[in-house]
Amino acid sequence: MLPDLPSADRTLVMGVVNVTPDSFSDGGRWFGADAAVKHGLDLVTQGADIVDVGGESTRPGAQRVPEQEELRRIGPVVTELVRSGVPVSIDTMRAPVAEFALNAGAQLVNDVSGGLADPQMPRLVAAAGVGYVVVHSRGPSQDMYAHAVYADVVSEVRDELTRRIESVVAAGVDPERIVVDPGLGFGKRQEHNWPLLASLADVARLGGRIFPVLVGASRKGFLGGLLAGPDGTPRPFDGRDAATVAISALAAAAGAWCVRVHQVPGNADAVRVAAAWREGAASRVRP
Ligand code: PMM
Repeated sequence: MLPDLPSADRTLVMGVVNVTPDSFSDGGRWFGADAAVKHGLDLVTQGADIVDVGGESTRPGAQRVPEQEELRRIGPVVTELVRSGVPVSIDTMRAPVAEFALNAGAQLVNDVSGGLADPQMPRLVAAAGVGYVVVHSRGPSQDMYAHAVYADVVSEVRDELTRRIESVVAAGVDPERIVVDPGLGFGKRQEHNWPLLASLADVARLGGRIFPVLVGASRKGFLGGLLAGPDGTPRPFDGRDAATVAISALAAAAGAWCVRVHQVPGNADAVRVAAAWREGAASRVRP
């Protein structure tokens, strides 16, 4: 599975480096290239298996940044992390940005539009022969909640992801290199995310194949809502890490391939606990 990427008999941990001034969860903290590189290296020291570098915020309402600016942000960070031996994933919806990162040695393309934003992306990924994270979304961040209407969120997300997969495979992407992601928070209201999390095995099983699943719940708004104070004020993003760890443990126990997180240490522990738990279950002698 995904031959160029680290493999482990547990769920992998993807640490996030947002080289942006405005990401909802950590915007501005790693905006300078040096700070971003150091942060990526720290995440690896803390137990990240992969570092996901992004130069464009996808928070609800975010405007697109120009391509040149996105390249300026991610360029030195991807280059330097690869040079240091870090497995890098590029979080972008633009083929030219992905191309730069792949030429610099990135090993995975993480496209939160699932190939919808840039029709060149699937062809580029196909030609490069790298892994491709196909994320479910219903359109750009500017108006993502306009489309957040579902009668049966799990079936609709599965159907729409299946169509995205058919489309990228038709463009040449090797199905063996596809990772699927339910796109938590992308065109989904709080109540839509929980059934998806509770159905990861179904999300993995699309069109007769079983795909590795990536879960990106870290610090998202639905956790802020879940943990709201008595007056209904959402828990601020930096108070959502323990809930993120809980999701990582449950997602790993449910067989997720990877969790994408901002704070690595607790999540690195959680996936190990889940692996030991699964092993314990497998090794149990039944009377
Ligand atoms: N979420 C964000 C950005 N990139 N990539 C994948 N594959 N899945 C996600 O859920 C996802 C993503 C938004 O969160 P951030 O702005 O804190 O990075």
